[in-house]
Amino acid sequence: MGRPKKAWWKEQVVYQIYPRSFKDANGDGMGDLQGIISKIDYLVALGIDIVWLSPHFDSPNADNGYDIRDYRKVMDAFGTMADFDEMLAKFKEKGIKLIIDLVVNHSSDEHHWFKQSKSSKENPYREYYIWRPDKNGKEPSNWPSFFGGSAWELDPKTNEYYLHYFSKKQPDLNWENPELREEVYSIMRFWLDKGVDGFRMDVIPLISKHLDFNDMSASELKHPEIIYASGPRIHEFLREMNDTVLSQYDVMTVGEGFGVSRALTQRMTDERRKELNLSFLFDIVRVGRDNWRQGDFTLPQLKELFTAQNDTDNFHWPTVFLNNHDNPRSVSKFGCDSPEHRVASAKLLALLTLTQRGTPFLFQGEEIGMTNYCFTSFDQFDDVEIRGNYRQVLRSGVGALTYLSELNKSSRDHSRTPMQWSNEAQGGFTHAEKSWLAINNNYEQINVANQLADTNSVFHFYKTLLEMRRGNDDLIYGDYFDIAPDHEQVFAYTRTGTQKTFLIVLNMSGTLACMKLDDLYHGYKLIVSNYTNDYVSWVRETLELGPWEARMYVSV
Ligand code: TEU
Repeated sequence: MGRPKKAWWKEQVVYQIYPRSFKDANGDGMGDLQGIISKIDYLVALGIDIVWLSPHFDSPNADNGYDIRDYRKVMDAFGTMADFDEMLAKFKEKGIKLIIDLVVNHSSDEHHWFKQSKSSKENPYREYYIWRPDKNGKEPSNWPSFFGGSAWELDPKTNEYYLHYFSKKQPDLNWENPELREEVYSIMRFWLDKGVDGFRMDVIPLISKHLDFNDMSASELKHPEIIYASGPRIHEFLREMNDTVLSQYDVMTVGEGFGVSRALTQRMTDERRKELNLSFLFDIVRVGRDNWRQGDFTLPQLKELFTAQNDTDNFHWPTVFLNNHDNPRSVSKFGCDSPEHRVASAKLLALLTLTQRGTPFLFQGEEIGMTNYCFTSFDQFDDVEIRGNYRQVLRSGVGALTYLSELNKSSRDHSRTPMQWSNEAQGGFTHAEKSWLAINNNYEQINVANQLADTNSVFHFYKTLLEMRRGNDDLIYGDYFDIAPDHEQVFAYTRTGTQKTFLIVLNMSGTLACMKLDDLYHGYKLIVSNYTNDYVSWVRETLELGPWEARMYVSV
């Protein structure tokens, strides 16, 4: 089958910044672009290559910027276009690429297109959105919104419903309309011409709709995202976007879409089809999840998902990520955030993320092992998803305490608490007395300043691995093979390149683990470990691993 074709976006490591929670420079309790600028040297010290910036555009913030009012303007709370230009120039100076969020499945209802669109049925912008008359005095279909209630909202002025998969302040754009598509392409060119290096494309598979809007069956209603992410024209739209805009620039694209199957992910990113470079598949990050419930999962189940995403030809390249701004903290979900195991398990997850086959995406705070927040009441949440679904969930008979305890495992707000920079008030995130979302009260123990000063910290472990990964073609492009898929505690796999084989062994449990290793690996040399004591440098026949112990060996 040969080797995958080389590309910079396969080799480099992405770091996601959620701007409102990264660093506040102007003291209003919310992060901003000058805050990011002040931390560029920190990102250089860590050793990442690409920053993905969550939306920085003008927005009324019904969904923290994922509802855009003006695609060519910077959100006031984050700064100005001059700040953006300065940030981009400084990233470039330091050799860091910048990709931005393209949110074009929907806009804000405060966008001038929507204001025009709803003003009359004859308005030239009417067809920028999806309008339908009522069905027997009710919504055009029983389609639900991800954020609670119907996906249809009646607008009294023209007495028609508009479609919104997310909140009613996020009306879906009508991609059937070529004029709308041209508007999007022009927005893309605007930012690409400024010099950004690509886009993360928000819920991109949702842009093509099933225009019959047939009612969903009871079972379909449990997972509406599967219907929403399977529109008939998705490949055509992506291909057109690629031909018209992307192919003119040397940039990267990564699609995002909850509900997208592995097969669709692989089709959208098949290099021969010229649609997207990469697309997030949520199977791993959401393992065990059903809506807001986080159920149990076993290690063999998790390993199967990694194998499955590698079970592909060389024309498709996976992404590797264990958290983002829509999911809980990785160390709390996949590791163990107790004081005893947090550091070891956060390092183990670093080794996992940076040695898998695929482009790694880190999320701010992961590199210091930030943990989930402990929510004790509903008024502590900010997320539109919870506010929208709260009543519905309770009405369905779920007890408030049960819901709260599930949200303590699954809420999107866990990842959105401010970045913990130091042990100063508000974790050094802001000089304001209060930040927009409460800081995790473990900031005095877990913060950047502590970890920069401690060479055994999670931060330094990430830094070491990032250095080791850079330019290491065998590790980046090598074949992936799970050598013990059924082992209940140990995740053990190899990455085989043209010169060397790497063997990675991870005890993903809080107890001692043993594992028999094939003769083949005897003599492999230990090159990385998250344990500092009891350093065993050669593989023995039976490997013993301490709680959350992680090692990497290399063939000699
Ligand atoms: O997320 C889409 C998405 O799949 C999630 O919102 C999903 O519905 C939710 O996490 C299920 O728990 C993107 C953005 O990443 C998210 O922040 C936005 O809220 C959403 O799109 C709408 O733009």
